[in-house]
Amino acid sequence: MKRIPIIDSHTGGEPTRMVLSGVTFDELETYRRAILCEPRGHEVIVGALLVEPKDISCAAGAIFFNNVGLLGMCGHGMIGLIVTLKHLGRISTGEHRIETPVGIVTATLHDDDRVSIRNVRSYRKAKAVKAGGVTGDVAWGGNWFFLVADHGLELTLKNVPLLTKASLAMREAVRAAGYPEVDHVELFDPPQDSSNHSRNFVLCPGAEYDRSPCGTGTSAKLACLAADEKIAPGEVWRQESIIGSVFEGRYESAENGIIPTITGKAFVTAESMLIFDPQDPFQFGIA
Ligand code: PYC
Repeated sequence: MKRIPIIDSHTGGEPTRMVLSGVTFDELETYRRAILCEPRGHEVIVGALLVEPKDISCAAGAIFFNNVGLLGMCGHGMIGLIVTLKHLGRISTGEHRIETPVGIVTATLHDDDRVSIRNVRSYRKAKAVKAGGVTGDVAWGGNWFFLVADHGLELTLKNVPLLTKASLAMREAVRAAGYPEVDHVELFDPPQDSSNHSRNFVLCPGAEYDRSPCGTGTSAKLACLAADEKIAPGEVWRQESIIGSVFEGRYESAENGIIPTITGKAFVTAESMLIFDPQDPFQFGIA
């Protein structure tokens, strides 16, 4: 029987399942949903596969994946991966360069177990795009986002089904308006906790919502704030998620955009062995 060892963590409530061995990148598509989704997991989990980096200055390469495919980068996932590597005794505090499909990210593990991710260059591609009855910005933060403030919806947990439906419609509309690359939608509201700057709801590619404030989404938000000169380099932006978890963001200026740094905390929740029994009709998951 095939066995795949995994470690689960969550970052601000959003789960990450790190695959330790047993699957190569070429095999990932065969095992992707089996690793993440029912009957072994659920649609919300983001996977992280460790691979050999092409750039030898990096400690590791990471491929993030979800219920519908691969992700460019994943902020909460990178924080979870670093905390998991520390849990395994493979890294200690300090800086670690990790290669992702969209560029190299420098992760700093702090003494208090917080992790800061110096992300890939982030930028706003288009300002004030009108689509599906709302106006928003299209921005890159390691994934593509449509960022909307004028949605007229209340960002509360009880509203998640409505927020999901509305965000899916906005995603269709912004794609039809000439931005087919957008796969995440990020809605904003004032924060519930006044020590934060903003609250968000983030729709992920597979129609699930991010429980964390979304590291790449917060990077895209910082790129828009910087482009509008609403926040200065180094200034802290506290982004609150739909469940109230918080990431701190700040940025450095860069040519054609910014370099964001996102700080958060993750916790290891399980060490397990996935078992693939050839007799099991659902060994590869439920289609
Ligand atoms: O934290 O960047 C992130 C992320 C992307 C999708 C889910 N989380």
